[in-house]
Amino acid sequence: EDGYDLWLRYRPMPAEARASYGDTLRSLTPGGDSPTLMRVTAELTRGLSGLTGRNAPITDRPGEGAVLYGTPATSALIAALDLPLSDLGEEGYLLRSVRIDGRPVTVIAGNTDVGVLYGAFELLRRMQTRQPIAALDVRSRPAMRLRVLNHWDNLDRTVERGYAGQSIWDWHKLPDFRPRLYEDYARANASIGVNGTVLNNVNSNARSLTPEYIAKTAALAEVFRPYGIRVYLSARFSAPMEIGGLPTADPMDPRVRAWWRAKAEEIYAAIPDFGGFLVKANSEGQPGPQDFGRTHADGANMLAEALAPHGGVVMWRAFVYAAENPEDRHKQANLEFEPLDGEFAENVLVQVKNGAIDFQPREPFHPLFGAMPRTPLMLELQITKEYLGFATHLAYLGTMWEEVLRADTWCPSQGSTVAKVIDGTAFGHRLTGMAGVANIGSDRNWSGSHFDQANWYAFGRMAWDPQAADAETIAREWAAMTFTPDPRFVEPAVTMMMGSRQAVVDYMTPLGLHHLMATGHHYGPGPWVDDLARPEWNPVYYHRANAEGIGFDRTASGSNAVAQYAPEVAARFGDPDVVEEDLLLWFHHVPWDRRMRSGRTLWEELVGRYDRGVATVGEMQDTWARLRPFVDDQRFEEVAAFLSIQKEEARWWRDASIAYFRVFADRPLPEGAREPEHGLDHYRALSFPEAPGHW
Ligand code: BDP
Repeated sequence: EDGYDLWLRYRPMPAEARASYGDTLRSLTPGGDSPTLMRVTAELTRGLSGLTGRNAPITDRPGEGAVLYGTPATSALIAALDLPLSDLGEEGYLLRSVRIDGRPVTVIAGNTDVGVLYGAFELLRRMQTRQPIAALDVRSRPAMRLRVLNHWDNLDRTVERGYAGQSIWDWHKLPDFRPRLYEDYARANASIGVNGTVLNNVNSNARSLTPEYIAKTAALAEVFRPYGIRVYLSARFSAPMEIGGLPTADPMDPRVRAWWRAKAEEIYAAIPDFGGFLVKANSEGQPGPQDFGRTHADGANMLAEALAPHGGVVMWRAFVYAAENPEDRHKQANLEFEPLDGEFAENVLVQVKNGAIDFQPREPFHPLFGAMPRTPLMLELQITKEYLGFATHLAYLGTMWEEVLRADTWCPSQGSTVAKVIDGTAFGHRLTGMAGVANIGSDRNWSGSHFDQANWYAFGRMAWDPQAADAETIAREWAAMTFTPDPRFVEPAVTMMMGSRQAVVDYMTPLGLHHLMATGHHYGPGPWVDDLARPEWNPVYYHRANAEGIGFDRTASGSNAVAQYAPEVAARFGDPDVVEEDLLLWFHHVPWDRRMRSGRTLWEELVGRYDRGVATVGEMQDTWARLRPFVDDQRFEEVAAFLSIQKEEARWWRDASIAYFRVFADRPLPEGAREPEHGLDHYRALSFPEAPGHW
């Protein structure tokens, strides 16, 4: 196996299971023939024949063991069952075991065909994970409206921060050539509830908005539509100048507003269900409203006005930082966006990364969550592992996302977790969403590594219902479906996954350190880097190591970024005796000899964490070696090879970091700790011209 089938492998079950599942689900009765229901039929046919080895014939009347699926609107049989569908919304589903004319039948129903599709995938998931299906009574609806992948794909098929080959969008051959891959992409996303995709990089190219490219995007939209997936585009703010021939892109200029309105009309004429625009403005050199003396709200509202008549939304990113803000980059998004709360149009969401800096292995939650009660905030996660070892390091991100979703913002009161802020329950918003920067590319296994598929999977599952997000359950499901449900495989594999992200934190940026990656590509250690043009590009800006200690003082005696959180949170983060040690150096500059909870000094603890990270990777290797009997050869070997790269690089991170920080700590290594393999100069001299990076 090469990983192409993802978690939708449908390999034969053991004989006993085959018989019992096969008896429960013997035939298929579709309640309609829409393009979506035809996909449901195809999926159930494929799943049942793969898993049970039996073909499930299609019948008009549901006989014993039939699966009846559809909506009350198109199926009289389903309407007659009078099922409780009213509160399932447009995308929810119901799975129920019923009797029709005395015969046992399994029903998959929803208010829309897409709901039915989600239900079909849920039924197959239950089979793949060997759960009972004979007495089903399941109802589920997504807690979030927008569950969207963000592709950072360029039109030349390079992928910014992509580690899985080239972009899967072959713009050159679109719109005429639509490889099967596109449909498989949509199917995989639908199986985890993803309902939107932004096709192009946030560092965008105005060409995406030209008629030629709109036709290409329309072709993709057509392929995705039966799977309930809408397309969105990253819009370049200066497009009216670049492709519209206007002298300005000022959002207050009537010509500019008219241009965007006409552009929206043109797009919707080709793509009636177009989702809307994602915008990165006035950040890292991207154009934006501030170039014309306007605010983010002015810019977002102009686009919102153009999209509103068609039902489109604007996802306006809060990832901004400017060179003029050398005091603390942590604070900039709140400084710029909090004052705009309440000024955004109704169809605008502000899209906020999970933390205030930038997708680090561990960050405290972003202080914007809770700080803009009148604005729908969309959570942006990075599925691609820019700062966690690219595709070669095994890091299951479910635990990281669970951590941020469960973080308590205390806004407006205790228990207002980030999950409740984004799913609308904290402040009563109906427009809600979660975005994940995709890790998908042209590699045969989609994500560059087999285990990175789990992060794609977890993103979808968590976006469906962030309050319920449970990293371990999701890991268990994924491992069972992607490899085998045999508990002798699943339990050790899940243990390995659950500890994997902490291992990366430990060997890269322990105890709240952050942004110590080498320049540009962000691959490998560069804590010594201090010569980049902007202060906040330099790792030394973040760790601030000196003879006294290490860490960034973000309390009142320092940048006071803690004050951007609710008082209760600020009190916790601001007190070095109370803050979790995993975030200690994020908020505090701490003396090298400070006693840690383990009884060790900070310096000893730091070295201990690096060692723990390396040791965990060793344990992961051992675990994987023991799992050989349960895994096909190709995937086994590929994972094993990556783990050995990871082991070597974990040691590199540890050794280079210790070699550097010991210069400041000026203390001996703790007893028993291994000397770094090389001197500091060796690590400083390494360069990685081939590392995939900033294109
Ligand atoms: C940073 C990436 C950069 C992205 C930027 C963003 O290094 O490539 O363009 O985020 O999110 O982490 O816009």
